[in-house]
Amino acid sequence: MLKQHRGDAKSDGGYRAGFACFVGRPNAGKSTLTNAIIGQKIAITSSKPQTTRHVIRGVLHRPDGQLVLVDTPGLHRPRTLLGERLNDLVRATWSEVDVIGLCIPADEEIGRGDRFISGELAELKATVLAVVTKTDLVGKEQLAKQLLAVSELADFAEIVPVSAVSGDQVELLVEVMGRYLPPSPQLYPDDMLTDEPEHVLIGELIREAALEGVRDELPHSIAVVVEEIQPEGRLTRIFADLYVERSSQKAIVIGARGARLKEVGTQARAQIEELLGTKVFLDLHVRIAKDWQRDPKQLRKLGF
Ligand SMILES: Nc1nc2c(ncn2[C@@H]2O[C@H](COP(=O)(O)OP(=O)(O)OP(=O)(O)O)[C@@H](O)[C@H]2O)c(=O)[nH]1
Ligand SMILES: [Mg+2]
Repeated sequence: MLKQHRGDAKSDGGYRAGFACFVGRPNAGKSTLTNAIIGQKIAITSSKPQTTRHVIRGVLHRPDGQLVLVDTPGLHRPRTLLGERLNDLVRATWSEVDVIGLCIPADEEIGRGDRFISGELAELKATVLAVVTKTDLVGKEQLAKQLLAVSELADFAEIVPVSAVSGDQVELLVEVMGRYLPPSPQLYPDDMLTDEPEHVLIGELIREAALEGVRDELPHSIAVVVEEIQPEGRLTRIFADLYVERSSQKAIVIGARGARLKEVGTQARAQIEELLGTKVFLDLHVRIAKDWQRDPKQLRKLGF
């Protein structure tokens, strides 16, 4: 699936191109790093674990190569059918990439989750790097300790500390990943930053806005489906449904007299306007899809 886009341009003179993916437990900073490398927001991020729910490809264009970066959901112990599907997606991606960057936050101790993931990665043919993320959150000493701990975790081809927020070492990470890509013709057209369909990007921006300010299990229960996009000159009308699992959640998302939903709409609209470069009219409805995370039929309807 991943490799069906291989084109046939630029096969001469040292050109390298290939696929790399970031993996790691939820909240490790994979999507933030993906956006920092691509230079545009193609993946939504949040402080809630399990934000990313599908595989997102971003393309970085360089004169001497092309790095296709695949952001994946955080690997975790699944508690729902959705969780199982997400983990399957992650593992399917592993077998199709040239380079894997295992992301481990600098400010958190290495845990069972990291050990489990790095054990699985050892079985693959891809080059595995360790990426120590969020270095802006720790001092030099703590970073040195973490780098040592990571080096003892597995036999990584390289260990690169980065901060996606400050931008520190991001350029170096790109260069290091590039070294492990195979000689190859260009894979994607020059101006393509992502192959995400527009309606998916828009739905994700709405979900990102909805995640802000909600707690506990609610973030996991939110899904967004964009039903219609109508471009009308310099205005785009967008009709979208925000799904939750229970009526109590619906009340929270809507808020007192609709205040929260209005806020979500305002925030999402600003982001979508930036994406599309037009004014946006956003029509947002909250609906209930009972226990959708565990229901195969509902999952299919919501695109999983
Ligand atoms: N200070 C700091 N925070 C970061 C950095 N990178 C990510 N974060 C924060 O960490 C949180 C999680 O970031 P994400 O990029 O959504 O993490 P993820 O690994 O994609 O998470 P899932 O999609 O849930 O697996 C967010 O609140 C980010 O703002 C960084 O370099 N420095
Ligand atoms: Mg993510």
